[in-house]
Amino acid sequence: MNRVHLGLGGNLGDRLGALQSALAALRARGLVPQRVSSVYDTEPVGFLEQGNFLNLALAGHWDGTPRELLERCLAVEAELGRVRDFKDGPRTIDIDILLRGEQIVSEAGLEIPHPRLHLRRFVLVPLAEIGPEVIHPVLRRSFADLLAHCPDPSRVRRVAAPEAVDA
Ligand code: PH2
Ligand code: MG
Ligand code: MG
Repeated sequence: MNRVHLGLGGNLGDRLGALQSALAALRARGLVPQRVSSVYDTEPVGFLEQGNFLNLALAGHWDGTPRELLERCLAVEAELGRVRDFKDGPRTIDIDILLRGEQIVSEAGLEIPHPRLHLRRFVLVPLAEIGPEVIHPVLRRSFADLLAHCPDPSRVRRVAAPEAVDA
């Protein structure tokens, strides 16, 4: 069984609608979500002169390779109208592969675990909600522990239950 963790987020247009559409589009491409986190309103990290994001994390099954999953994620981003402007800039939807079990991948355009996962509260808060005991395969620490020691001071506020995006 190939368990993956994904992080979704966006801060342009209908933010909740984009998360709903992204989940449906990922399901349509074969991803089977098992746990979806609450929805969080989060302060921007990196580039600060932009509106707050909505973020969530999910754990699910993916039968294909990580590269195939990346292709599907990028296809869904494009389908939902994402335009890549500049790094960390505003976007309708971003879908990141955070983890694939114990697997470590380091290829052009594809790094798993996500290299900044442990530095971002907007990722760790939803991850710790759905799997506090899950161990980061490189850092060998649980999501709960990584969150407790995360240096990111940005605000992350729960605004909706998982059902709001995954009915
Ligand atoms: N994504 C980024 C950069 N900064 N900040 C928040 N709050 N949420 C994000 O999803 C996010 C970000 C790059 O992918
Ligand atoms: Mg991202
Ligand atoms: Mg991305």
